[in-house]
Amino acid sequence: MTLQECSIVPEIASAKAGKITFNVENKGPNEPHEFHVFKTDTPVDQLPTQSDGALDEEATELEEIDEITEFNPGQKKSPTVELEPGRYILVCNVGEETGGQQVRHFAQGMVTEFTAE
Ligand SMILES: [Cu+2]
Repeated sequence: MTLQECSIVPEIASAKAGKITFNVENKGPNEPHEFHVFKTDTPVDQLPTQSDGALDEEATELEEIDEITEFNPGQKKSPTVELEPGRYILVCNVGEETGGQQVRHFAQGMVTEFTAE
């Protein structure tokens, strides 16, 4: 997985259910990013959001599986999670102040789908 401004680029979009290790690299270039794994059946364009454009992580249709909090460009993380068969989303929900405006990486496209088969 590659995190960058502003996308999450998976090398593969699915894997066998069970223990899965995500090798996640923040390629920046400038921003810290985070990495959430949620189980959900909701399509990406219908995901629940808050007024500032952030993904509503508390929404009932999302089940949080794991989270790596913000880490800096150049760093790599390798969380191992146990995924049952189903559909997941991988999200960076970091907020950033740009020109006096609060911008959420989720709203800028830092979300991708992942399937455990
Ligand atoms: Cu981000």
